[in-house]
Amino acid sequence: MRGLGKRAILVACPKGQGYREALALCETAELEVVSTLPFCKTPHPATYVGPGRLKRLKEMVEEEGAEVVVIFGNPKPSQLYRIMREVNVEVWDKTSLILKIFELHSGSKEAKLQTELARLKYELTLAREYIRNAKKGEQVHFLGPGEYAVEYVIRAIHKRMKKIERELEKIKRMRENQKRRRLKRLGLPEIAVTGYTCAGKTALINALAKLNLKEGPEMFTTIMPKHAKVWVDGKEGIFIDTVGFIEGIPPQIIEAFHATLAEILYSDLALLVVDGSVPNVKDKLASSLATLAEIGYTGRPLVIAVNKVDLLEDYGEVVEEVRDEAERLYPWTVEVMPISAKTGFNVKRLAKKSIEAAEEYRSLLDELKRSDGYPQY
Ligand SMILES: Nc1nc2c(ncn2[C@@H]2O[C@H](COP(=O)(O)OP(=O)(O)OP(=O)(O)O)[C@@H](O)[C@H]2O)c(=O)[nH]1
Ligand SMILES: [Mg+2]
Repeated sequence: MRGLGKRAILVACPKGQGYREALALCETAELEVVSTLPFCKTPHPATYVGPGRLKRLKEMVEEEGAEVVVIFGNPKPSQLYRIMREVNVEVWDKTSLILKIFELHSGSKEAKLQTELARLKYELTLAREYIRNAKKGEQVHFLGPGEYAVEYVIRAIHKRMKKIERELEKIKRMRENQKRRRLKRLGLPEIAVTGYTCAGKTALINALAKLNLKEGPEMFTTIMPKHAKVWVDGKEGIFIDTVGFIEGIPPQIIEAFHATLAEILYSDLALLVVDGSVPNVKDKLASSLATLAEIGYTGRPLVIAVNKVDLLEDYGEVVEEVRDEAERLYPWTVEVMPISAKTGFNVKRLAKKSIEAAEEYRSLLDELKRSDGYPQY
C-alpha cells in the first residue's frame, strides 16, 4: 500500500478545469496537497508569483510544515531559483511534476532511461542558473555546495546524459530493427492512437486487440509506445499506444519524449481519442490538436473517436460539437465517431475505418513517390 506522500502547497489558478487537473496531477505524483494559494495573474518578471504572494508562500510553508511547493505553471529557471531561495523547500513546476509521474510510471528500461534523461536536462538548466547567480555574487545557500561543486555536478550530469543517450540509441536501434523486420514481413498499415491523458487510448487498444495493457484513472499511465496487431473484418493493422497529451504540455517534456511522440509521425494515420464524458471536450480537443501540430502532424488525415459515450445519456450533441470544432481547427479530419472502449460500442467500426484511411494514405504516398518531381531520398 502507498503511504501518504510529501506534504505540498499548490500554487494554481482556482478557476476552471486546470485546477482540477493540477490536483489530480499532484495526487498521481503522490503529493498530499495540504493547502493552496490562488494564482492566475500575469507572471511577475523576477519572482513569477510576485513578491507579496512569495512572502505569503514562505509563511504557509512554515505553518503547514510543507516539504514541497508546486507552482502549476512554467516559470523560468531564474524565477524558480528565486522562489526556492525564499521558501527553502523543494519547488516543482509543471515539468517537474510530470517528470515525477513519469518516474513513478516508468516500467521498462527504455522508459526509465528516457525519463532520467529528461530529468537530467531539466536539472542542468537549474544548475546553470545556480552558477549564473553565484557568479553575480548572490548568496546561494539553499543548494548546499559552492560554485565549484556545482560545476563538478554539471560535468557529471553531462557525462551521465551522454551515457544514457548512447544506451537509448542502442535500445532504439534494436527495437526499430525488430519492428522493421516484423512489419516488413507483415506490410501492415500503422495507426498511432493519440490523445489527452486518460482519454481511453489504452482501453481502446485492449478492446481491439484483446490485450491487458495497463489502463487506469491516473494520469500518464502509458509512457512508452506499445504495438498491437488488430484484425477486423478481414482487415489488419498495427495500432500503437502512445504517451498522453496534457494542456500546455511543457516544451521540455515534448523535447525529451520526441522519439516516443515521433511514432505518431512515422505512422500512416493518427487516431485521436477524446473523452466525450468531460464537460470541456472542446478545450481538450483543441489542446490535443495543438500538440499534434507542434510535433508536426498536420495536413494529414485524422480519425477522431469520441470515447466513453456509455457515460452519456445522449451523445449526439457532443459528437456534433466535436465534429464542428474539428472541421474548424483541422480540416483534414476524415471521420468523427462515437465509441465506448468499455462496452465495445463502435470500436470495430472505428478500427476498420482507421485501417482503411491508413491504407488510403499509404497508397497515396506510394503514388506520389512514383510520380515525377517527388524528392527521392
Ligand atoms: N466508462 C468508461 N470508462 C472508460 C472508457 N474508456 C476508458 N475508460 C476508463 O478511463 C480511464 C483511462 O483509460 P486509459 O485507457 O488508461 O486512458 P489512456 O488514454 O490510455 O491514458 P494515459 O495512458 O494516461 O495517457 C480508465 O480508468 C479506463 O477504464 C469508456 O469507454 N467508458
Ligand atoms: Mg494509456
